[in-house]
Amino acid sequence: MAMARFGATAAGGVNRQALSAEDFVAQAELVRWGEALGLAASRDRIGNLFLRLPGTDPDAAPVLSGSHLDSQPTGGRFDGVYGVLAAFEAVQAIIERGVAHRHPIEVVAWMNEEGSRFAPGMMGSAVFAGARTEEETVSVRDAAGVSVADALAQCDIAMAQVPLRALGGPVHAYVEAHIEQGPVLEREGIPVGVVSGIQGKHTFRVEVLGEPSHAGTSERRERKDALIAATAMVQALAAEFHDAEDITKFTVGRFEVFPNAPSVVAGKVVFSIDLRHPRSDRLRAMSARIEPICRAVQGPCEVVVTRLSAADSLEFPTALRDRIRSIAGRLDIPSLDLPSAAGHDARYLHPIAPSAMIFVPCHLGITHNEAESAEPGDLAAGARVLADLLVELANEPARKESE
Ligand code: HGY
Ligand code: MN
Ligand code: MN
Repeated sequence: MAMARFGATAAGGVNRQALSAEDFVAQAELVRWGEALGLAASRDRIGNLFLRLPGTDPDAAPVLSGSHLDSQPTGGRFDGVYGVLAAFEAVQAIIERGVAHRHPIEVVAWMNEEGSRFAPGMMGSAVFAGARTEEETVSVRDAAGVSVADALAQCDIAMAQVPLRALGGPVHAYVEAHIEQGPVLEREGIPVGVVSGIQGKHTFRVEVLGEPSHAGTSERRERKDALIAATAMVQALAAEFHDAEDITKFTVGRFEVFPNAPSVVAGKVVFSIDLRHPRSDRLRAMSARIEPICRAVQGPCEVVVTRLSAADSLEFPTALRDRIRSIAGRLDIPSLDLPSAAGHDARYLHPIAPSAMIFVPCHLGITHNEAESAEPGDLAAGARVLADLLVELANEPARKESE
């Protein structure tokens, strides 16, 4: 709730978009909370923020745990921030109980998980893990034309008191706690979800280029109406990706018309595509259909389809999932295995370190919505399981380089 003050909206949600002033004050608050615990804060060039609790072996690779502080424009008070604060609370409990551990433990807040101001999302974790380059990331611009590079320069000023660290680095293991963003755990009355994996997600930007003209004088047969073409594309894609089992998730969340004036035939439309499916082969096949389908209905307009991200489905290691389940059992906390339909930064840590996710219920699965809500008891249950898992992982022997 204290974090929800930063970017708070009148409807009770948050608008704390990546590298915004609200994001910086939230990060600064987390640094202050960390300093009160004696945690050393650091940040990397791509805007990720870390709070470090040393272990007995300073050379051991850290166990990382966290999520993101940035939100959607009409976001909720739990998406992302719960994972950062559950990790913070777990570390606080470890300090207060004086629990010894070999590996350092680092609380992390990844830069721009949501991908709303700057697309695609998960920029901080993807660059940290080497899945995307710094160059391709910092050149992305927001709707106002501000680049990630410009915004990171503002971050350098706002977060000047936090020392810079090298990009990337070894990770012993990564655990992310997050609200489920679905209805299952609440419906089943179960406080902790053992996440089996994350479904694949491909994102695109489609630019439809026509010609602005006068709404009263330009002949229909002469028009290059980008809006008519773009809406035909959206409808054709929706029809193509409509499946009776409702497994394919096709979303056009952003649709921008230029010049967006009532008496001007649209000269240009830019729209987003977010396409997801648990089966990577199906997802790739559907992804390949997007450009041909847009071309088939482009009419007199030009169309440019740009793929922004393409992530296959992933399964988290069963060994880690088993450990979450047995810790919950030991703590007498009911748990349930379930997949994640939403994307998370764990997607990019998974290829470079054993990674796992712990879900907690959110009311009716409402999320990416200011009405998002969760119960303190469930949030605490998730943090308790997380704390025990972090202690276990932080007491493992160092993984041999070969592994
Ligand atoms: O889009 C996602 O799945 C994430 O919540 N940003
Ligand atoms: Mn999230
Ligand atoms: Mn989200």
